[in-house]
Amino acid sequence: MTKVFDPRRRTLLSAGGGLLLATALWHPAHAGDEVEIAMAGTANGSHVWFRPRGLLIQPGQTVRWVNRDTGNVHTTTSYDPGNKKPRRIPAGAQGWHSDYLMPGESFAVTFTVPGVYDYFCLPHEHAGMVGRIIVGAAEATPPPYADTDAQLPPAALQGLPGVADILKSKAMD
Ligand SMILES: [Cu+2]
Repeated sequence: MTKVFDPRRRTLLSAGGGLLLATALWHPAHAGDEVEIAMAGTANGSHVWFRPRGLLIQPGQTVRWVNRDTGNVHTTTSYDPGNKKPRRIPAGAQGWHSDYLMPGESFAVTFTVPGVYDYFCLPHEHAGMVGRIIVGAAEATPPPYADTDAQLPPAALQGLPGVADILKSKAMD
């Protein structure tokens, strides 16, 4: 797994140009196999989420998290010991932590190891801002992680979509 922090986005952002920039970001000109997960929330920050919350991709595909929120900072952070959390990513897979993403900023991870990946937003884990990515076909998917993990906030556990639901719908909010 490789971590890609696209420097072009930062350059574009520092160059400014709100509306034009927004258009450029929304247009998937160089997207290829890249799939976007938006980080978003209500204006007052009372409700925050990843969208889609559950996602099915194939090995080799890249997921890009984009902070589409106007007033909130978010992270995408894998559940694994490297982030001081119980491991909820496949054996042999590398975890990730985006650090804080300002509105408009993004972070991308290319997934190569099949399996189930659970992740959260560092400042909003307790608000249930979590997501689950399944890489590869159903037969390559190990059993889901314990849904009674005492080390995870209840809202986080409740926010993780079921594996079967993701496999059925490919992307779910
Ligand atoms: Cu967040």
